[in-house]
Amino acid sequence: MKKIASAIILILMVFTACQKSEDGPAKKSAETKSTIEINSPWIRAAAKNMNTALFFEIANNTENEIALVKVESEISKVVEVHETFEKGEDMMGMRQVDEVTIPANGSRLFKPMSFHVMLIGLNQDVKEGETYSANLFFDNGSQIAISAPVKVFEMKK
Ligand SMILES: [Cu+2]
Repeated sequence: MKKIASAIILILMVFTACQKSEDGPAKKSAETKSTIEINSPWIRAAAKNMNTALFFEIANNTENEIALVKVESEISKVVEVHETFEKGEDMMGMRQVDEVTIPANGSRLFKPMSFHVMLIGLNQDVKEGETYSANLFFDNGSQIAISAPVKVFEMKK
């Protein structure tokens, strides 16, 4: 009988401990929110061997400016971080950049006709409904894996 009682106490103790540790991570996740978040990633649908782009919003919830320095993905032969710029005479061009900075406690939107991750030479058709992964690398050593759905992009008139 004494054994059962102590077993019950032990179970209760374990249960209480579990509840406590459940509280812990919940609080911690609120704290770790002060990091980097990648919101609404998407890839523009395109055919094999074509080029397309990956877009998202980077929210920098840290006290320091950070920079996206590299993106890796199996989706295409080459992956580059690009910016769009005015060539003059109403012409727009795009070019590779070494990094894209995101201000402390700020965000930056990667979108068509702006910053984007250029996917050059797709290894397969990239169709709506599919999802592809990529890894984002930041100058502070952070590495974030994302999963981006494919969407058909129509230029707004
Ligand atoms: Cu580009």
